[in-house]
Amino acid sequence: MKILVTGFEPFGGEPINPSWEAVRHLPDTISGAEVIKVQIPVVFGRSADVVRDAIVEHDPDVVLHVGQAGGRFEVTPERVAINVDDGRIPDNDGQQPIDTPIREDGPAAYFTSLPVKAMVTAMRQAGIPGRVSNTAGTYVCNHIMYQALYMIDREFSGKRAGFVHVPYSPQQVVNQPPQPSMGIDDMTTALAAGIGAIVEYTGKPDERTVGGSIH
Ligand code: PCA
Repeated sequence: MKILVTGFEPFGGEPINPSWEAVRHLPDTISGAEVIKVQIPVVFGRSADVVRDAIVEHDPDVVLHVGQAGGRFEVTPERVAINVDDGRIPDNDGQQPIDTPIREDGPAAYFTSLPVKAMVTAMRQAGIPGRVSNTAGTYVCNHIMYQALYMIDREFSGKRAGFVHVPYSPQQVVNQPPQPSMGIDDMTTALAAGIGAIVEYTGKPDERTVGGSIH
């Protein structure tokens, strides 16, 4: 089994992106699965071209994207990606789409095909806070999750894809008003645990645990 794991370059004036820092420290093999790591740009459209090229080159069974969600406390596997780009800030190429469909011929949303509940359980068992998220936002992270699921739907049938957001790292918040953060090593531990759950749940339905949210 082969898993393509992506992390993003920095954006929004940050010196690092903890998603790539955590991804690049992952082991090359997890639960017998080969892990391929690729950094992708924080750019609407072009990020999907890079991911498509990586899928063609590596032919992975699973595509797992990882991105920064500043302000979150936990590592959060995403349940759903929606068909809209609505940039709060310009991307790294200066594009700022507003209320624009990602794919004119695509569905309103795609659910992830990864076992998000089992991933959260595995993260918690590894000692790292995790929680299912029901929104990946409307910026490049939601965009790439939607694009990956669209590509799989239309072109690469049988593959699975999903997204995990990570908090800020401590170095990003030291000079800020109080903000949650998590060490890169803990993020890497959580991602490795989540990937272990993806391998373990191949061909099985997700775990049924309480993990919804009221708002
Ligand atoms: N986070 C942004 C895009 C890149 C990243 O790491 C997001 O949540 O959309």
